[in-house]
Amino acid sequence: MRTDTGTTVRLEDYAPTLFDAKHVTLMISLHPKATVVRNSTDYAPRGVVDDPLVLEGDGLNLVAADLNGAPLDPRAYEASPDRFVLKNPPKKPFELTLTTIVAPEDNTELMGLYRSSGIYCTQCEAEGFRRITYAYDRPDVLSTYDVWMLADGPGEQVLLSNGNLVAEGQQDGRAYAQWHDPFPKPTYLFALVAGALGAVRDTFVTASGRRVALAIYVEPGKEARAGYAMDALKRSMAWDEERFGREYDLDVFNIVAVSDFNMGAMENKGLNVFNDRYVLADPAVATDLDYAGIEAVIAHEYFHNWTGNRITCRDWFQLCLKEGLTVFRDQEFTADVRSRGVKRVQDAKRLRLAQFREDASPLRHPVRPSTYDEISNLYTATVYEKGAELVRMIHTLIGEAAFRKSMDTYFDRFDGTAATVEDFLSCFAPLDVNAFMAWYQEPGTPKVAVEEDFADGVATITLTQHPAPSATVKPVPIRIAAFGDSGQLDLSAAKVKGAELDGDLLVLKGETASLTLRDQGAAPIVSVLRAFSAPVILERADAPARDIALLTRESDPFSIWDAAQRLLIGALLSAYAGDEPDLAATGEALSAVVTDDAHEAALRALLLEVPSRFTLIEAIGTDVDADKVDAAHRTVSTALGKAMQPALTALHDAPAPAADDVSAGAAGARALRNCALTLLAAAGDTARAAKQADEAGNMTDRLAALGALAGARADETDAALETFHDAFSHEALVLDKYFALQALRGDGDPKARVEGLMAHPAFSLSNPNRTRSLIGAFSQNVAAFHAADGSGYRFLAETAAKLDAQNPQVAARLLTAFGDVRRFDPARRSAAKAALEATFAKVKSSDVADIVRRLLSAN
Ligand code: B3K
Ligand code: ZN
Repeated sequence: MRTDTGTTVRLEDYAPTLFDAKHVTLMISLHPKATVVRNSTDYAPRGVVDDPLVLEGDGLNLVAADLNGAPLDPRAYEASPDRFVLKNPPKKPFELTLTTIVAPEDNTELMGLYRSSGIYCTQCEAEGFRRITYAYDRPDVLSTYDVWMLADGPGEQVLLSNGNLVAEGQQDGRAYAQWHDPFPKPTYLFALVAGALGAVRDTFVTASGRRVALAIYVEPGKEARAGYAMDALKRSMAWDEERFGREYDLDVFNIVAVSDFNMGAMENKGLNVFNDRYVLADPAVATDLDYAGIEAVIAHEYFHNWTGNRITCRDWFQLCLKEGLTVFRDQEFTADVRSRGVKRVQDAKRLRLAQFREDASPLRHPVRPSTYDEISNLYTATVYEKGAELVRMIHTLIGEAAFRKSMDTYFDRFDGTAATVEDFLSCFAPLDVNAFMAWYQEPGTPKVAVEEDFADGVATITLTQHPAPSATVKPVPIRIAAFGDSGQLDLSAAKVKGAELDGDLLVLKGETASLTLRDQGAAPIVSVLRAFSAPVILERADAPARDIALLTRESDPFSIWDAAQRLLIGALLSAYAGDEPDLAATGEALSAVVTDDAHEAALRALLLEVPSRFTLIEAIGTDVDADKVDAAHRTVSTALGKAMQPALTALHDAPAPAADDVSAGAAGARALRNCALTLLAAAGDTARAAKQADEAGNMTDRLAALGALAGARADETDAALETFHDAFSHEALVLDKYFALQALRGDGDPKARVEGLMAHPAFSLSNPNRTRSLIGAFSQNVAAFHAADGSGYRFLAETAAKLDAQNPQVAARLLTAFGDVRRFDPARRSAAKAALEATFAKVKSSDVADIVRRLLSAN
């Protein structure tokens, strides 16, 4: 039962704590129902303090309180489940020892100390530590830690916490361990793990010669599946030394994989805890996408050691300081170890799909907000992905050399502190910090209009920025290129007004800028926003001929992909309007590009993806009809498959890479074949997909074939899915894929199918991965979730209300799907409103209440 009341927190109210908490000693005696936590913290008043010491708790049960080793008079303090108050604290440093009892086994929220498949583990970010013991549970209070742990039985041989191992042994038949973390850290980075676990081990020698013992702990028997994660960890450690000059700082680095986890992973100092889907991999059960995800998340959490842990956040408003920056760093890692061009397309695609969508929804907020009601709901695409884009723009504006130097300054100046976005920006000397700060403070996606004029051999390109409602004009880096019949034009000869142009980079600082090119034989083909240089929406007249020309003339992967997207969005819009889409010219141009080996296979695969239903919904804008969206998507997939049949057949007939080759190159080749397969199935060749589903040598090919069958509503779908289910019913992470495939199917009655699967013996709302794979996937099934009769809305709202009692964070996350509803017709909007209001009446948590309140306030 949550005890927080959901009041609004404001950035302007920030004040440091009255006391410092220099050192924390925890003695933890583990037990499923009654774990005893003895917390001795050294507090010191910051200056002269006449006020009480007030600590946070959440559902705690105090059993003893001592001051400097002597029991406290009960009148000297007040203790409730959510607060401990020491009424007259000493005027000089003191040690306060508070003993609480918690029940990890009953902790279904998966925040604080809980059990996952018999393993004790913790999740403390953002406010989980207060569910273990009373503390200043906020990121600007940094303490060193000593942790003593005592196992609850002979099975728990692995006992882990942050920092370095000091001692371990046996006491009365129970294992114990002592850990010391010398790096001051906030409570949210505390972690503890205990249980019967298997491990893979390795060593990393840092640039300065320090030997670091690495271990990844998994369920016994699954060790072989952690090999790829270990490899990714070592590559991440080497990369951070190379690109950012950052070395690891403890003697050990441990990772633990657990199967019940609210999100992807957690960067606790020296002891990262992971959702096992981001650790365990084998080509038979994990797809290429899973491998790429593991590599990126391992890197992300590791990179937090400097951006997040060594330098942490002053308050939660500064969350992007660690998250946006660390996403930027993991994106750069993937760009360096896989493909820069492909990674840029993937990131742009993700930003548009998740963040632009959020920014256009009632859940929109600035990258650095100034208020929040529930911190758990601030872990959003805006903080993470747009936060990363802002760092990327700084990189673009000042260049790699100055960026690296500024990052060194940041690490030098703020190491060991809890910093702010302003602190960060102050290190980037050449940057106009005041102007740039608006990117952090304003919600919404700016638009940039592109106008072209050509007369008498003179071409003029005018760019005008239109800030989002109530936002201001901001610096926008726009990469630009122009092409003539004989190739790329030299823009250094262009006359530029209202901006500076450096190579292909034009920085729009005011509202508008223009570029004039003289002596042109014909209107040049202009490419704007190369490499997706800013998180903006381009407004530009449709010109299929220009986009077809860009497909062959551009060299920038993002621009090539974006041209293909525009062509296909045009086709989707005409199908949505009820016209037969004409894909002859697009099909011909795309066939040429996707069979051209000069481009990486992974990029060519992306070119073959029909823009998602959500992209079409955004393009339509308002009063969307969900059934027509679904039909348009299928019409265009079929027409494109038919128009490109020869090229697609050749691509799919090409030899497949070795089934167990998980390299980026092999993954790209497989993606290309499988995108071809998907379109061929949409065009009627479902036998090909059915055959692949039967014969596939790895999970990537198997899942792609099943997705192709389901997407094409092929007759073979049911049988193929059942075969898949039976073959992998003992593999939890594969069953998640099965549930998701079923929830995303458009044929028949998807809601009835999902309700049926909720009765499947392997379904459980208490496992977040399973919930997301069935209920979360259903919320992304456009036609089913946005069904005209409101049944999809009611189902999601009711399921979230049920889950709220168990796991409010996951429940709240499910409801964010309602953010799209404003795009739909009035009947659907009122059905959604009714469903949300009914939920609001039932929910207890501040997590769900906050999301529902925001969704309703803007409806
Ligand atoms: N910092 C964690 C996310 C914590 C979410 C808390 N609700 C993982 C990450 O971003 O690396
Ligand atoms: Zn992170």
